[in-house]
Amino acid sequence: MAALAPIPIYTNLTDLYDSLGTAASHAERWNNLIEEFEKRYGGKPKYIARAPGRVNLIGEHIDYALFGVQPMAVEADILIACAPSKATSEPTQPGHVVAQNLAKKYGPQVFTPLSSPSKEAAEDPVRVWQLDIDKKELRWESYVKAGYYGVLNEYFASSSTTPPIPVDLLVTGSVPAGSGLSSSAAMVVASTLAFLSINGKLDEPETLRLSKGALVGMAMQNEQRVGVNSGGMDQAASVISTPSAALYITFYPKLAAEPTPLPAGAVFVIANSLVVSDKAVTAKFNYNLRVVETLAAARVLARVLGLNVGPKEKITLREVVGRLVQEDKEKPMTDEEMRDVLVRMAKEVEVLRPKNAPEGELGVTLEEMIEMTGLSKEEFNDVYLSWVEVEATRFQLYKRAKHVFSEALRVLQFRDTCLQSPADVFGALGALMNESQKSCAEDYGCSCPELDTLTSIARGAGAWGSRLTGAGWGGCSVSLVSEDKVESFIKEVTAQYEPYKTLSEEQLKDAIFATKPSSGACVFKFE
Ligand code: NG1
Ligand code: MG
Repeated sequence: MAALAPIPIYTNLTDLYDSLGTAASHAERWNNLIEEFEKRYGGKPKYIARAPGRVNLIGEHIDYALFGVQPMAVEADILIACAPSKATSEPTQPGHVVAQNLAKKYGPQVFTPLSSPSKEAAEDPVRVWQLDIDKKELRWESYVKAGYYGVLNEYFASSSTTPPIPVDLLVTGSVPAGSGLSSSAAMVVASTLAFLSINGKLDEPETLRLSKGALVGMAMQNEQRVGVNSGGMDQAASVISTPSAALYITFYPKLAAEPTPLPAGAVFVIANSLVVSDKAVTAKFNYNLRVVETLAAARVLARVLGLNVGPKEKITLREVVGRLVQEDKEKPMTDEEMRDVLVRMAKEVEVLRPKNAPEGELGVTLEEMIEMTGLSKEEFNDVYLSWVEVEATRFQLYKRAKHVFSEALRVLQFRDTCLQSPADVFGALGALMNESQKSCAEDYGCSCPELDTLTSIARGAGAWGSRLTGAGWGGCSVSLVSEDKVESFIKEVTAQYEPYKTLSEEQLKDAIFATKPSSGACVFKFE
């Protein structure tokens, strides 16, 4: 099982480039990072951790409801070079970190542990190493801190263990930030890997080494520290992906992943809407609100369907479906059985549609929502609102659940189409992507006018299908294009999408590009 494989460690750069494909293009970037590291820190790096971004082909906003998703890692990635600290000017304390970024706009950062922490501070890595994260502001070092925190918490929380090594880091990234390609997950995975390596936590022989699944678990928790209550899609895609296939990831009853072969001649073109979606600022109106809406929808649905749910249980929509068919956790539903239940759920979900609501209003107020769950106000706040900040006057339980069930079904249909590869495979995949976009826009409310325009331009320019990818509300679209049409497609979209008209050639290359499935995260060790 892919999720159980050990984290790959390379000691030969040629082997590593081979594993990434297209060797030449990588070598320049890696060499530049190594040279810069030597210039800045006066010695060679000891490790380089690599973690790629990802594009989600289909299955949007359903990972936190624990339904399967279908992303693939992209070639763009984050690299973090590191070595035990050589700082000469001041005596370095255990676990002292200097973090620099090759991009000039991200200034250097230092994390120093308190020299004499109080007794209770000594128990908490955040306080000892001063790793507080400002959730209200998007800062690059937050992701480095998040990765570091996870490693400290896992291995160094007790004051009796040998303290962590002081470290110098240099980061470089080619995943555009805030664009739906998950630069955040790539940062967190790379940072977690860098701190694991430098502290000798990946030194075991392969058979005993930390598994990819364990790294995904750590990275998920670490990223949630930055303030978004995300599912595990991005971290799993960044860690477990294999080259030349997409990755079908399921989360229930536990993390599992299988490659999905893509049809020959299929190219996925990413196009950035150039609308930046900054979750640090907006999550309470969009992402985190959707998490709460889908969880509340799950509880109400379970109640209406007569299922047993404990008052403190945060049941997800995936679990509601399992409970409905009395699924055995040891023997979870097959994809085929899941398809049948999801077809049924498309009808069951109608019970969430508000009855006597005013024309066109499918949302409910907070009070109405609480009443529908059958919980008291206190119970509801405790289970659903105490851990997250959300702001809304209406909660859209019906539309959100409708999207989740239909999208989960499309993921299974997409994978099945790839596996069967029928004569009209491109048309079938494209149609599913288009339906996904419609559902995201109309039911989930996670598109935006620019993404609607861009995906419709893409269809007109010859894409089989086009949709937003990632959280939405801005960021990128992904379009399925036949290999021989890629060039004309990019030309046409470039000519038609208004915001591209003012971009330089260089900027355009970053805004719209074809991508291939890439391999997941790894570590290079200098010997
Ligand atoms: P982005 O914003 O594209 O990184 C987010 C979540 C995913 C998933 C998608 C929507 C994070 C780290 N990731 O992705 O888990 O829910 O939105 O499908 O927030
Ligand atoms: Mg992200």
